[in-house]
Parts: sequence; C-alpha cells; structure tokens
Amino acid sequence: MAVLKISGMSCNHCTGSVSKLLQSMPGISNVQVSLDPGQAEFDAADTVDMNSVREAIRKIGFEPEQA
Ligand SMILES: [Cu+2]
Repeated sequence: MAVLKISGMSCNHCTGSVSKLLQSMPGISNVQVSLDPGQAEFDAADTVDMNSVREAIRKIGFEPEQA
C-alpha cells in the first residue's frame, strides 16, 4: 500500500479527479482518495514509477508531496 500526501484538493470533485486518474494508470489498484487529510492510498505494482504518478497528479492541478 502506497500513501501519497496531496495538497490542493478542496472538494469531492478534486478527490474524484485524482481517484479517476490513479485508477487509469497501469499497475495501480484499490485507490482511495481522501480530502481530510489530503491523500491517496493505493496498491502499486513494482512496475509503477512513483515519479510518473506524482507528475500525472501535478498535471491535473494538484500538488503531491515530494518523497
Ligand atoms: Cu474540488
């Protein structure tokens, strides 16, 4: 289980966008995005590049915590 802190999400539409994005990425499953605290939890296969995940989240307008 990976946990990514994400700032900039302010409503359920935001969490929905992040959730949809993560679910669309290969190797990511069991996605749960919460508003308070702002974070995403998911299972990531070994093939998943977390930097790419962060970049994708940034591209849709939210700020993932740097690891
Ligand atoms: Cu929102």
